[in-house]
Amino acid sequence: MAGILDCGGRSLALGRPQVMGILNVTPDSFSDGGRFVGADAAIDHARSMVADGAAVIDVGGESTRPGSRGVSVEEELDRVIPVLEALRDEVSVPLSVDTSKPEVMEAAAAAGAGLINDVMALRRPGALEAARCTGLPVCLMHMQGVPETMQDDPRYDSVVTEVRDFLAGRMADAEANGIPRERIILDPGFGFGKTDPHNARLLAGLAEICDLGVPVLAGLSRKSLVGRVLGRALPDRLAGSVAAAAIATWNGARIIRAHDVAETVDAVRLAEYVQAGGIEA
Ligand code: 7PJ
Repeated sequence: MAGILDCGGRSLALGRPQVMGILNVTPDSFSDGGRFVGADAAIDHARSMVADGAAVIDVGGESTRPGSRGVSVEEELDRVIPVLEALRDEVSVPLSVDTSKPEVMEAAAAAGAGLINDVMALRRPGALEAARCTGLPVCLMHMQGVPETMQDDPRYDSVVTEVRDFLAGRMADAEANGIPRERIILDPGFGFGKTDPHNARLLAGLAEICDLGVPVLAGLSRKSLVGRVLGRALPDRLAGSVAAAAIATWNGARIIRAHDVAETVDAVRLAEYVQAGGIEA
């Protein structure tokens, strides 16, 4: 299943689990908002994440934290495009764009993005078509509801089955619209319309999502789940996030989306080593 993913000419080797470094270029992102706004700071941070072992950098210009409202196309383009254009000459790993807007997908692809990471799983009007036209791989994520209200009262009869069925449906829709399975990554969307028990069941049952047969991405870094379960404020969620990354890797995730790349790479490599029965990759 997992081989080399062609990200617009740059390779993402998914024969082993990899870490995706998060580069937020939003003034309001929940965990590092405002710290990497401006191309120079963003480039420095991206470079250090690559040096720490990130195999892909995810550039996001719209906060999707609970309660957030989203930004205009123009605002998102202004945040993301200059950073992608600068980064493509500065780092050699593939660049991902965290967006749900078709206009941003197309402009980002032209500016050097090699992967489309859509928390709406290409449900916005025109998004399937835009993603197909770029020819790039896509990450389809599950979310119940919309960011503004998704944490109000999320409900499932069986969270793992419902998330798996949703992702299978989005993958079928993508394939029917000309995006081949070889270009698809799936993500259960930890924290997106889920209570802590929902997130826990999804993490424990991640193998059922992996059974869909394409690489699975897991994003747990610094999320509220970690904070609430451990009673940790944002600056103190590193150990919990790293533990969650190890569990996700153990349960089959191929891409771990993380802020703290060096520590997360250690966790992923250790889980990989044990998974392989002590054989070095
Ligand atoms: C995720 C994401 C995630 C994917 C964000 C945060 C909130 N994309 N974008 N998966 N989370 N694919 O960074 O905590 O879990 S934004």
